[in-house]
Amino acid sequence: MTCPVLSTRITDAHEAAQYIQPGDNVGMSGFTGAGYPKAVPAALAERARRAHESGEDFRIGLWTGASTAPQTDGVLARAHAIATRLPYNSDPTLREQINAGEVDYVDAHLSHSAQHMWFGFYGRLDVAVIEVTAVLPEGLLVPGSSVGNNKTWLDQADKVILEVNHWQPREFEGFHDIYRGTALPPHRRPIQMTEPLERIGEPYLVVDPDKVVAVVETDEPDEGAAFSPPDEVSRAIADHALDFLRAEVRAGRVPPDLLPLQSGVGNVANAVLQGLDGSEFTDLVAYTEVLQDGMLDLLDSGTLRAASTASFGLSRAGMERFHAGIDRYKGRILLRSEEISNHPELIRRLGVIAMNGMIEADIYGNVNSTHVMGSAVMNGIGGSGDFARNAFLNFFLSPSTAKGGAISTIVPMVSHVDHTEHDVHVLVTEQGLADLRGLSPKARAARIIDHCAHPDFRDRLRDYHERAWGARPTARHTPHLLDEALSWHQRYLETGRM
Ligand code: 0RQ
Repeated sequence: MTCPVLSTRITDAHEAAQYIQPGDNVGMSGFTGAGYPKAVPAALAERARRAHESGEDFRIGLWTGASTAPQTDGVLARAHAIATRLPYNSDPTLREQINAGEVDYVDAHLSHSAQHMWFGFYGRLDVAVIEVTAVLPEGLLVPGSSVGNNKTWLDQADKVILEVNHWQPREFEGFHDIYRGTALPPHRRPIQMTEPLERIGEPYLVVDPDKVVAVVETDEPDEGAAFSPPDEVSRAIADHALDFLRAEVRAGRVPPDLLPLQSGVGNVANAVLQGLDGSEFTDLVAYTEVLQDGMLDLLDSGTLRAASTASFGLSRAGMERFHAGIDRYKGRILLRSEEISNHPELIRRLGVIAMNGMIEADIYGNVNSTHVMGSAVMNGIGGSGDFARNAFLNFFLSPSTAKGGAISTIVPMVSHVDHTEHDVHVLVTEQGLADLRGLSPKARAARIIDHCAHPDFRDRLRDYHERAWGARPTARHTPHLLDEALSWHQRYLETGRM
């Protein structure tokens, strides 16, 4: 804390929370369990709880980079202090409130969240609560373990509360690249990046010191979620994906050191990264939005040369490993704002290979990443759409069954569409892989059923597809038997395990 002006604003979390009023839109830091504020949300939750006890409604609009952690989303949700939420959530309590209709959730492409704010689509941002590593003179801020939408929230908010977290290593200075060249249409210029690790901005966030109403000091770790060790199913998924990449290299479509990799959240995506370790692939580069434990392993083993990301999505053990060897990673990891990490222009130019999880896919290749039974939101689309739509090559990965084998994740018709058949290149389950590039819907259906569906469901899916085609004169380009297609989703209810 070397800023003489901002040193005078140091206060405690309860005082700081007084600057937030019921009905305010509050932009907080945080992306995949990293770099979220640790103290002000708890104080705000306490204030909201007290207000509710005296019959007052105290709820805010909460905007972040992506998911946070129990200390931010969790504590505020338990106090029923959130009225609206964007652009991504994975907190279980908040998920319940969203699905119960108590909280309005704007589940948005992460690359859109900052620009929709600039365009004025979300309304006014009253307060920003941003965790940083250090405050330097003249409003220069050393960011921490995520960048997310922090630049936009700091620029746009009327008031700013800073949380300076001393747990974030001071050596973070120099790990970030904050681009400030974005203009509104029609004044936009090309973003001059042609390599994933190319610097196009500055290492610091900037805040107008006059807007900073409070500075709160903390010393608390990020609560990163631990990953399940890869099981047989996720290892099989990883093996299929890797074999496919080998074939792409042999066919000359991708170079031996592949193309920049993006990997989404979740256990399956993490397992694919682990599968790369110890393979013949070396000197790889990642252009991604979240750096999970699997990617840290790849950096440690040298399989991955460098990674550009918007955040660390590391487990506690992964974070401790990163802190212990932080100097070794300097120059090999660059953290960017999510408007840049997920920018369609850059993903397309760099030729990213995208790997994301899914809830279900249908026989024509439409993918549902977000809604169980077309109704209950799981997490949100996050960055999966930004990457899938613009990638050189995309994979959607999932076990072929869910809920202990009771239901098939390959269905006749997805109950909700996040990635249309036009955007999906390769589907992978533990059963195999379906390369859908260049195929008609009829050919896609045959390939998906033969290669990805679980044997327990394959005959039923084949039978469905054949009967759908036979249902003349209603059969068309992607024929369906609508009543029957829906019955596949009813199975969720029958399992009683929703
Ligand atoms: O729930 O543990 O309660 O049983 O979904 O499923 O198989 O462990 O898979 O961890 O890879 O997550 C799509 C959710 C997959 C994730 C999703 C249930 C299943 C389990 C998790 P339980 P798995 P994963 C970049 C990219 C969208 C955002 C994204 C996701 C739970 O990948 O959120 O990609 N993606 N962002 O039981 C009912 C089905 C199901 C099902 C799985 N068919 N029906 N439940 N589940 N399939 C990062 C960011 O953007 C920030």
